[in-house]
Amino acid sequence: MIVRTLEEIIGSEREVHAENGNWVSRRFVLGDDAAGFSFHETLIRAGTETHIWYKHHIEAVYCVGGEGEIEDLKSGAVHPIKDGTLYLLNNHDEHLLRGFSEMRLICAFNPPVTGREHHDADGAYAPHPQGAAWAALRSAG
Ligand code: 9YT
Repeated sequence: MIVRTLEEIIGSEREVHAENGNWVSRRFVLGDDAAGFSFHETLIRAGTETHIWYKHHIEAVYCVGGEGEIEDLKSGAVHPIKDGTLYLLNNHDEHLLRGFSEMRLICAFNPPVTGREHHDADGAYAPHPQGAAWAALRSAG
């Protein structure tokens, strides 16, 4: 069993700040925990808009505080986000994430984020070394 607290993650290597200041990510579970997913708390700063496009990951995001919206850049659909809303990026969906007030999001990634990943110019994280194996498992159902 592994037990970690927000208190010990804040200010450690497991806390990653976006270069543009739009978010901070507290990474409770990472790839080397061998869980098959990573598990983060992300704060999205109020008044920000972030372009995200996880080409190599699936992400589930559950909002437990604050308000904002997500715009699906393929369909143009805009979905409000508030406490109790979950979205699943199960199709490598390119999107814009807007925080109206500071949002507190609980996020899980498969394949897991391995450490201190930052978004690249397209809003993606680099592929996980075993990412192809997980993708094959997903498509096998
Ligand atoms: C919702 C989202 O993807 N925000 C960007 C940060 C990411 N959740 C992370 O690395 O924790």
